[in-house]
Amino acid sequence: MIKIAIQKSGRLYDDSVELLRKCGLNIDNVKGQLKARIKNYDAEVFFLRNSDIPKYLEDGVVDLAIIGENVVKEKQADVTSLIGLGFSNCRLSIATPKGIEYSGIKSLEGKKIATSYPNTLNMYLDLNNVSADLHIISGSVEIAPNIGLADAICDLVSSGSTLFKNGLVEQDIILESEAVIAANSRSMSQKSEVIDDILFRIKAVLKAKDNRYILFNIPDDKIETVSTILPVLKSPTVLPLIEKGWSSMHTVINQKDFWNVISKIKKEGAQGILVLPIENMIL
Ligand code: PRT
Repeated sequence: MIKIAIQKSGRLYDDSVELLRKCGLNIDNVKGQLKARIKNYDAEVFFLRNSDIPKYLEDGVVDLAIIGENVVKEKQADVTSLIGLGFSNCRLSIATPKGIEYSGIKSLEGKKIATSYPNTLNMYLDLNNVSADLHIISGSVEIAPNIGLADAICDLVSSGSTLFKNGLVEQDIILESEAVIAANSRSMSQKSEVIDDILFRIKAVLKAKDNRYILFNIPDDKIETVSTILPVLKSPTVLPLIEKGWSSMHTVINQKDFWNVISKIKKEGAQGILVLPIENMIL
């Protein structure tokens, strides 16, 4: 059996449950439970605090975990991040009060910095030969400069609105982070087959999320031109319509190219363009 940890509540919870469900691991009635047996897969899901997960993973209590990469780095756990999952994106940044002169991390030599990420911050300071006085606090780091506790902070930022509300300016980004699926080395060698299967499913779900299935009608004499516009997986499928001189083209495109492609094929005479989400993409 494979044991998978996810955050029990918080920013990672909803996306983690959704991802596992899309991978075909049906988690039922999870709220409030500490662990749940997956009925349609030989797996158990553990609901843990994000900050505790690296230790459970390192100790082999669980084999896999969905966790913020920032926490993996901060806890310096002996675990491997396998795939970035594209949610809970944030950055660990240095911020200083508005109006304070800042010309790089050396400006913080001898200053007080409040943070919940002492290990990551210390590594960054060491790398830059800066010696500072760290105040380790576990929450509401952003208010530290306002109450005279610190000259600067080092905390997670996503939209930047918390910094703004507290009169702080983001200076150096010291780490970019997203949710990852991580494993310990023992499980990777002892349960490689099942871990590979789960990674295969996750990759298919992530790939599908980035792509759209499009189909449209096109005059036959435009098929070649339109084929050169489509950034397709292989080549598009072309099916004849009952109406003479017209065909239906089907293909998959990355959503980043989406509007560009649609505008171009419309100009070439594409009609009845349908765009569909993709559940999974097995390549
Ligand atoms: O309690 P537990 O140990 O389970 O978890 P936690 O306290 O780490 O939980 P949670 O749910 O707050 O965060 C879980 C993970 O989400 C983090 O470890 C990050 O990987 C990720 N994440 C993404 C964030 C943010 N974005 C984020 N903005 N974690 C925290 N924040 C906080 C930040 O600390 C700051 O206070 O949000 C505030 C800033 O947000 P903006 O949008 O105003 O910039």
